Amino acid sequence: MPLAYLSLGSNLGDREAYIHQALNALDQTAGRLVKRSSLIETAPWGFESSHSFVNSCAVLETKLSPMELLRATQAVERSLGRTHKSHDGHYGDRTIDIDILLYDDWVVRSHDLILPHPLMAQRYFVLKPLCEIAPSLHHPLSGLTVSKMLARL
Ligand code: PH2
Ligand code: MG
Ligand code: MG
Repeated sequence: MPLAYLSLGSNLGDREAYIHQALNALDQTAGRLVKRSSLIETAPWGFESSHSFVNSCAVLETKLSPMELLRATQAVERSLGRTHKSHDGHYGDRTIDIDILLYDDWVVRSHDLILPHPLMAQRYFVLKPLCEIAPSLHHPLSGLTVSKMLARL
């Protein structure tokens, strides 16, 4: 069954609780939660905010296609009070954000979904927890492992 690697982040309210609730909801609706990283606290990246983040990564074994999985993650976001989507790199505070980083070695370029996630190699808040659960995983385009990407950051 396909494996999907997800990034989760929250910088509003009970951040740890939102991450845990999101992971439970994904396990119920989108697949089987195989692994989760620890939670790390990070400064907002790419925008100004006084609210710091809690970030985490997880691996989900799923029967859903990438687009179905995207819809499922968006439904979980809405159920946990996510109101606004980011547009063109304009980020905002949020109760929960769930991003698909990788879906096996698929390369997808649709209007709604780009895989691998185009910014993953630039983001410590993604690579640090991802390296904890999948250090030897290869990026399907660059060929670099997660631990190599983290070392290069
Ligand atoms: N998510 C963003 C933009 N910036 N910064 C941190 N620290 N953590 C995030 O999850 C995050 C961010 C876009 O979704
Ligand atoms: Mg995001
Ligand atoms: Mg998102």
